[in-house]
Amino acid sequence: MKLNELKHEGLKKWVEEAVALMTPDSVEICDGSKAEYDRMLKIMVEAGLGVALNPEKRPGCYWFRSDPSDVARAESRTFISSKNKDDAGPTNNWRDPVELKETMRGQYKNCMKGRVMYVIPFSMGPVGSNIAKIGVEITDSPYVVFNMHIMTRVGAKVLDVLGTNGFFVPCLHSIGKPLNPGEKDTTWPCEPDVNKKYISHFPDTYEIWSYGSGYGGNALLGKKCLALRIASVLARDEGWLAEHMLILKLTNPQGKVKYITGALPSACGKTNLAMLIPTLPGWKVETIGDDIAWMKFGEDGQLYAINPEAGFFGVAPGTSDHSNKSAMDSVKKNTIFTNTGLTEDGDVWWEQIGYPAPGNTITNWKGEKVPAPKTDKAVAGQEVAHANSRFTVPAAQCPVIANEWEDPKGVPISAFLFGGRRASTIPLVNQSKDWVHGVFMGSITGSEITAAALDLQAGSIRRDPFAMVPFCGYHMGDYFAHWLKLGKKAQDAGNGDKLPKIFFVNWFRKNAEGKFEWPGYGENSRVLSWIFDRCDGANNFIETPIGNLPKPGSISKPEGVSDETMADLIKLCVDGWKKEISDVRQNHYAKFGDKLPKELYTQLDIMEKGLNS
Ligand code: SAT
Ligand code: MN
Repeated sequence: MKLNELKHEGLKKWVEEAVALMTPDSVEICDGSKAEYDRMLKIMVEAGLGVALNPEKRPGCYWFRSDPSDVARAESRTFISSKNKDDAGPTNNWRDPVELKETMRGQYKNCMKGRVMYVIPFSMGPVGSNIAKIGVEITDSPYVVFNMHIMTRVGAKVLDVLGTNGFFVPCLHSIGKPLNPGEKDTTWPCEPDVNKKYISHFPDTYEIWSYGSGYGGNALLGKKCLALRIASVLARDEGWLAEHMLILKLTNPQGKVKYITGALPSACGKTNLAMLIPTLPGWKVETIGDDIAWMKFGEDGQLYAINPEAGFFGVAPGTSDHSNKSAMDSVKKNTIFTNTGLTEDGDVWWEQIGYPAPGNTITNWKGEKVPAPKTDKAVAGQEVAHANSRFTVPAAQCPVIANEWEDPKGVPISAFLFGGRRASTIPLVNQSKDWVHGVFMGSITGSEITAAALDLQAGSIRRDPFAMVPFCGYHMGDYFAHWLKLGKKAQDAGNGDKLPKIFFVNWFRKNAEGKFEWPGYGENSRVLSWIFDRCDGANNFIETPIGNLPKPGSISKPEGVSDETMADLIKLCVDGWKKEISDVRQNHYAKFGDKLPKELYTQLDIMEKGLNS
């Protein structure tokens, strides 16, 4: 399709302006076809920027290496550029939109010289679903095109739904590396100076401008930029929820089904939880989504969720048959691997994959041939795969994908889980007393930092309310208020009992020796079954000042876990919570100033009183 065949005047005008600014050699409107996908891969492989893997071991799979400056989201270079600084809030980097656009226009000027401009029309969510939204990404990266093919729904059908004047989110992207005549890429093209990378969001006009990075959420703009940062603003404005949540389908031994969403910070096991294989006999988990949930209330008063994505962009290291067999089976074919190791026999390998690297040598994510590790344990500083190396794979390839995962009306949600990585204080599971208390719990979520972001100190704790701190496109105090408002609206309409129940989970408690107390992975089904029964009103809990904790014995014990450990996992840590309260009050809530809803301070006071009595 040619540029002048575009029927949507606004889209055509926007692309024409981008062409004038970025001066690419040519323009292609993407059709989402298999032929296009193959052609994009061929361009990269022929340039020596990607490797086709051994077709016997990984048919249809490819291996890529990004630049060492370009391996994760760059949070310090991610901007929420609202007209008013106060609308961005204390958790976002703010820039004045007029100034930022001027700076970025300077960078975009002629930035696609020597390259093709690809225009990717995509739908976040099943095409035509009333919860879905359309975006159009302009990019100069074929890598972005084939990854977007996997992660979103691309092509002509999207333009049909868009019509002549439909709403779309314009997503401008350039890797920031123009080519001189005759010049070719020899390594991963990007702007290597981190301080020249920009991942900018303009919430007032629902626009995204990204420059200088070609990796993950910085470049595949449908994911974090559109489906979370801009969508959270749309959701605020239109009365729905755009959340950093997995969606799973849980079936009990009697065949009864509940749909559950869960918010955990990046690289805390959302993908593993979404694809969990229960150890508890008779229970079944199937996947709807592993990262993002968009939710709207139906006319029946239920909250319905869709997965806006069409693929998984999962963390490779740590993924094994033990931690996530379904993910391992998903990535056997038609998968893009980035920054993993490459074995002598043309396969991929990463730390904690469950077996030692085959052969004598292996190519690491930096492209160096190194001795093949004899075990799969990570050696600090010598990792073969980068800690944020990823697989991009179509969701449809997941062996436990639920039949209804593409249902345009979504699935009705019974429970929300919030969680993080916490060594102490936070129990294995805890149910909120009501909606407001649940929003309170979501608002104080904290987690140890992981490797998904470029510029944070891994290991220390950061408060990550609703796992949304890196992804909320507006002031988080207003975000908490939005959650409270939706709950109140449902209650006022007489639908309070249809609101999802809210739970807090923590798989990561450690004992005095620093060992994990809970085996996690498939054993988490024991917690899910407790949650399932709780949603049905089972008498399996005790009321405490922090919420409803499991009655002793109500969570079945995994093999090898002692009674004392079970008791420790679900105990009320009074001293720990008192510290938590003072930290929340002084260091966390204080940041939000007047915008922090008063109801949340009240929850803090009530909890403190309860713990003191
Ligand atoms: O790089 S992404 O932002 O898409 C992945 C993540 O951080 O969860
Ligand atoms: Mn994520």
